[in-house]
Amino acid sequence: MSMLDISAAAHVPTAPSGLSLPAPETLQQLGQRFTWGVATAAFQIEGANQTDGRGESIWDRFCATPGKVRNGDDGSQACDHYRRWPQDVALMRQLGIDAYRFSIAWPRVQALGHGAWNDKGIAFYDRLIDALLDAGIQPHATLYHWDLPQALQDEGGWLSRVTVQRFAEYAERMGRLFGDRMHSLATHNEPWCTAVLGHETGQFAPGWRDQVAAVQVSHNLLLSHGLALQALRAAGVKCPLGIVLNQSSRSAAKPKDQPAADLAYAKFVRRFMDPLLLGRYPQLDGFVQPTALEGDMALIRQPLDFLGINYYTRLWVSQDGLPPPAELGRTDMGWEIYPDGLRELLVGLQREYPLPPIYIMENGMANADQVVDGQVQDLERVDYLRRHLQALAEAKAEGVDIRGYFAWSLMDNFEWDSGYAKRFGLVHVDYATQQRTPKASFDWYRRTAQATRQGAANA
Ligand code: IFM
Repeated sequence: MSMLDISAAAHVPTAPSGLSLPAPETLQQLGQRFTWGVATAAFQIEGANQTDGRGESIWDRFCATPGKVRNGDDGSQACDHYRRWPQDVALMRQLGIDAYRFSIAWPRVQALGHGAWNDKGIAFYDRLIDALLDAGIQPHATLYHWDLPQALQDEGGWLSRVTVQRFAEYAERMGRLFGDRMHSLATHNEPWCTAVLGHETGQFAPGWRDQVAAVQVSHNLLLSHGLALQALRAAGVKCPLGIVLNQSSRSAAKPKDQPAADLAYAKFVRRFMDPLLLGRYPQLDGFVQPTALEGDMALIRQPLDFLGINYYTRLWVSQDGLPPPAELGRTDMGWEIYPDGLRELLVGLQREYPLPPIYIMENGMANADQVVDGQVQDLERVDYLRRHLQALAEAKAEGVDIRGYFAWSLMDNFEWDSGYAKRFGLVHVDYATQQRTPKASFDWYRRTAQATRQGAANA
């Protein structure tokens, strides 16, 4: 691992509240043009799930199914962002970020996933994008962050090639409407979650438990990505186009665990990377091949203008059931904190693939945050972000073309099957009152981005 010149800023910043924070670090290797952002997703923040003609999504249906989501929580109100978005854009401006990554809710802009477009839903994103641009914040949108129109699920969902076709039509329409104002458009967020958690383990919507279906869904998601990119380019959309994958480095507890670790990595990372960048699926024992029709692999392997990577923890494999050392502890999700995995992952990918520019589109931690005297001292999150940014700077110093980093998340939100029990935000949300309280990490992130820009400019 390379040693980096990460110099601490001259002073220890103090949050407006008087709370002492670790000094922001000037991660100068990230450079002056590095994009600092935050991310969210539609279903997790918008609420208003029956407002202005929005159609039902598979997550509405899943939440309404007893026993699927902790405490029976749902997305009907969430952070009420559909109504409070001006306040949230103001918060982002206060945070001083360059960019905001959000997702478009397909059932909000096209209730049934085919047929009529919903002008009111489209107007919502239209206003949001314009307000971001007015605030000097680059909009980056994801077209699919898990909220499939239920009507398409009723016709087979992602197991059906009809959905693949519908997705490309939806993507093209969004590209024509918003593409000239976007700084990037991603087709999917974390297709592994849709395929495996949605169709193999049943933990996520639509809640299937069918391993064979999950393999095919995974393939269809990739197909829909390829078809969408073709359609967007044919429509003349010029903003950078890509996809966002959740990825991890792999660690074998003992040498004998290495083959199992390699298989786990193939199922998690190579499952998407190989088709997208090499035009084939991994060939190794235990890796189940989907049914691919003639032309599928070429369709999937469209040129990528960027690759989004979401990193939270590493894959740890022990056939003896040994737990990872977790020397830096675990997050409130129970995920091991392992920042060096980010560097290791990126440097490994650089070796294995012809990579396009990389954006870290999500990274962050769930923490059991409390508001005490109007403040949230989430110093654990500050430490998590600091260590991961440092790992990112190291990867960049080792030659990986990393263009930006988006903290997950702007604010606490609906954490899928965990409901509102897990808090990932830089801003605390009191769901009863919808009060937003910037946490200590908010202040630290703002100062770190600022110090880095200045440090790089002076270097
Ligand atoms: O909240 C999710 C997000 O929707 C996708 N990536 C992981 C986050 C934390 O679990």
